[in-house]
Amino acid sequence: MNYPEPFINRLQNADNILIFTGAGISAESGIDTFRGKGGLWNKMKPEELASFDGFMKNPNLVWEWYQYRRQIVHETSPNSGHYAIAEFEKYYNSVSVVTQNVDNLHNRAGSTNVLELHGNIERNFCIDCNTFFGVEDFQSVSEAPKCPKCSGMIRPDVVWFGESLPQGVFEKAEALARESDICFIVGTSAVVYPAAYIPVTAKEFGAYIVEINVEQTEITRSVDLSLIGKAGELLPEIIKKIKEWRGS
Ligand code: BV8
Ligand code: ZN
Repeated sequence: MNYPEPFINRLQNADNILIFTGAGISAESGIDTFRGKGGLWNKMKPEELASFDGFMKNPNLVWEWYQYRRQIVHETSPNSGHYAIAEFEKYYNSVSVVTQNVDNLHNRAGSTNVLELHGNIERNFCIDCNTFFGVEDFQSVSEAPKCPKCSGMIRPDVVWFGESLPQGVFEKAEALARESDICFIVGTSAVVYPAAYIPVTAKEFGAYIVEINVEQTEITRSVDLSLIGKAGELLPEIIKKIKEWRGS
């Protein structure tokens, strides 16, 4: 793949890399995206399942949906795109992954600086006493469980629509975006806010913006470079180039 000169210059001289990811980075691991073809939201309304009201109206349905998604996450593994992102850390001083995903695959692929804007499906907490639990605590529980400590309701530790992002995580991601020399936007339709502001901030502060997606999106017209293709194929190719220039 022949990259444009400005991208090559940035790759060769950058210090701070920010990689902003969405469901598309996990598609090649077999995890459905939300809005793409066959996406999760096509079959049901996000408000019904990924909202506090939806959970309070039908806790068992929402709990079951998350158990189903946890099962898929449990049975899958990171793909070459996740591993390529983890490999960036070998060649740059500071690499930050800011993800909208809740599937924990960046951590499992070895990335060491992952900001989870929308939480993590492998954690639960009690809405009454705020005690946290892992997935192993409720492995085969099909109905929304009650807290063993206070009998309160237990929910997945993910950010639902209408809920604010985890305290401080968004602010930290914004600060990293301001410092970034290159901001990769990988596998996201960039329609969910405030997460989608992160690449906007990176651009405002002078980062070179590279979008990796199988199709054009709402933000394609505002990026510096749009690479159309699968993240699991394009990212390893970029790493191969970086290795040539910056490998030890
Ligand atoms: C909040 C977690 C207020 C749970 C999710 C402006 C400012 C602030 C808020 C808003 C605003 N405008 C609207 C809002 C409200 C709302 C919002 O953004 N709505 C949108 C839909 C219009 N935002 C909120 O409610 C947020 N909260 O603002 O609260 C507040 C403030 C203070 C105090 C109190 C309250 C919370 C939003 C978080 C919602 N949670 N999920 C769960 O996962 O179950 S959203 C969900 O969408 C996922 O997290 C997902 O990550 C996220 C974004 O989707 P994508 O990752 O982009 O996935 P998608 O399927 O859309 O796209 C996949 C892409 O990959 C496609 O482009 C496809 O082409 C591409 N692709 C596919 N295969 C590949 C590929 N690319 C590369 N390679 C491949 N192989
Ligand atoms: Zn409790």
